[in-house]
Amino acid sequence: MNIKDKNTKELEVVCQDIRDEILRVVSKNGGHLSSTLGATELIVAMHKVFDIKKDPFIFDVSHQSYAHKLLTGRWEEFDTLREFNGLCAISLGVGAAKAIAIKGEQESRIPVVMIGDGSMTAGMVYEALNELGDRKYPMVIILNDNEMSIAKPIGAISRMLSSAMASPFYQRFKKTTESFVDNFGEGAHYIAKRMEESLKLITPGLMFEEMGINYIGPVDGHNLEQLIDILETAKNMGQPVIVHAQTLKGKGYAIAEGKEEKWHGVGPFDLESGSSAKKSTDKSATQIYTEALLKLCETNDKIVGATAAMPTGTGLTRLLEKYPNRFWDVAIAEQHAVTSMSALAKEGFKPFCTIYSTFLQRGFDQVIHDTCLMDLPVVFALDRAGIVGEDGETHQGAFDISFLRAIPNMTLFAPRDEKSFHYAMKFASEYEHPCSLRYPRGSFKKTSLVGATEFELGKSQLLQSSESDTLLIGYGQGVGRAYETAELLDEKVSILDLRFVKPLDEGMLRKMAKEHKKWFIFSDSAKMGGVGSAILEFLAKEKILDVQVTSFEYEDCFITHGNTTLIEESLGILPRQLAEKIKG
Ligand SMILES: Cc1ncc(C[n+]2csc(CCOP(=O)(O)OP(=O)(O)O)c2C)c(N)n1
Repeated sequence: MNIKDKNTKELEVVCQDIRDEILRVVSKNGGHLSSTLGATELIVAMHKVFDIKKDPFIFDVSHQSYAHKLLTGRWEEFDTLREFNGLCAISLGVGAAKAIAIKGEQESRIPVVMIGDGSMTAGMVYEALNELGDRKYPMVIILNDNEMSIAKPIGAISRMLSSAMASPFYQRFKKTTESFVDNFGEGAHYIAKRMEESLKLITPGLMFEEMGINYIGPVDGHNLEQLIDILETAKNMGQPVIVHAQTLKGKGYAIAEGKEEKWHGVGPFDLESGSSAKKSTDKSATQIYTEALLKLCETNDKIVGATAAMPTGTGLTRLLEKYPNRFWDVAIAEQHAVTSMSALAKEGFKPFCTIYSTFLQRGFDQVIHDTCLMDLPVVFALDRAGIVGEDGETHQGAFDISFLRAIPNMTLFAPRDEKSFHYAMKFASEYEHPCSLRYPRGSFKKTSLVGATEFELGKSQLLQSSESDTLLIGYGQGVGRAYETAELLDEKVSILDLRFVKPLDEGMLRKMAKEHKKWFIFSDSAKMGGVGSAILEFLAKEKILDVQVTSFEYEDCFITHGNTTLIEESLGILPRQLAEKIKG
């Protein structure tokens, strides 16, 4: 759709069409809703003012950018939509600006970046602004401020973004000084700024401008005409500029408007009533985690914990409510979560750092230097390990075993069901070194295998024993997958719940190597550096050469998003597919 020639009235109709389409598809398929509804006018204005054919358009999180997808020829494919992950858009903008400068294209091209207020709590934003303010590349940053992260935004930055400017005094002050300043030029600008400062009106404008970045705002992010004007001005400034736009999450769909977290990402729902189409009845691994942690907290007042802007997703909401002095939402700041929890461990507390598998990647260096190097007893509770479904390629929890296993002092283990989860949590709460436990999105697979026993460092549990040459080794959710596969085989095979991938149960593995010569590894994790790798390293160290190991972990590729069963089918890891592979 070419919107360049359309006037404001026509563009308002485009906005309405976009909202209708987003609502139609998301209510049918599920998806992210409220952020993207709120960003519609911003994106239409971006397309009106900037040129998508040559200006780099960079979105921090694609769940704000459905309108952009619709405007860039993806109306037909929109039914297949889900999200990307970001939180580094300004860095991408700075990189693009450098490329434009090297190519000598600054006269004709300019990067335009959209970033959410929640993302302003992530450190990388400031690393990029620090350089941008110094080098002054022409670039427009649209700060889409809906006063929400997924949950309520945390911290001084978000407070500053909204509070000072919302006050009527500030708004009056700003209006008066602006007209005054316009009449008196540069020197007056300086005086006005100093006045704002001395009146303790610490505003985002001051902060950004002190960093060397121009600031325009706050502007009404739903007023198309004003937005187009302001973006034109910003584009022609020839300098970095932040346009601070205030938007309403869920705008245009009354039921979802405002600060209700549940409309951030939704399953299919009924458009009329807003009620959701289906609810899962099985207890999720996250729910079990919450219950186990609440129970441990009752008797151990040293337990503390953090989430990085995912209180609901990680199940920490109830702990934050019950123990406001022991549990913290630290905003989108995984690095800070890891390091600050490490310091608490040094002070004798027992931190549970609760983070999705994929997001801990942000805190890798901190896990090495601030936790493991000091051998501090931080527990990393990794939710969403394995395939996470529709949330995007970036959200798959594939790499945690591979990257954590390499770190000295780190212990890795995983529960396979509700009972073993409680034992794993008890072990974690008593363990005096860094450790990490992983668990899946949704519920554990059900088995009728023997019940779990207490967790003991480096000890596996043999769940099913047989004369067969075949041994299925499961880790975490892989145990249920091994069980379902075993049920489809012609003979009864042995099944081992590995429990610990570091340290391995060497005694058990030596014994198994004598009794079974065909081993199959089941774990919802990347193959490289994963559970199979650990076992092969062990066999090589022991010079056990007569055992054949086949790992059913993920191949060396990024895994697309979509329905979990369909993805697993495409990877060939559904139990019926695995059974066929084992039968040969
Ligand atoms: C490193 C990392 N941590 C956490 C998340 C989960 N997450 C996705 S969007 C989001 C909130 C972003 O807030 P904001 O930038 O204000 O955008 P909004 O959703 O309000 O439109 C969070 C916490 C993530 N994607 N990446």
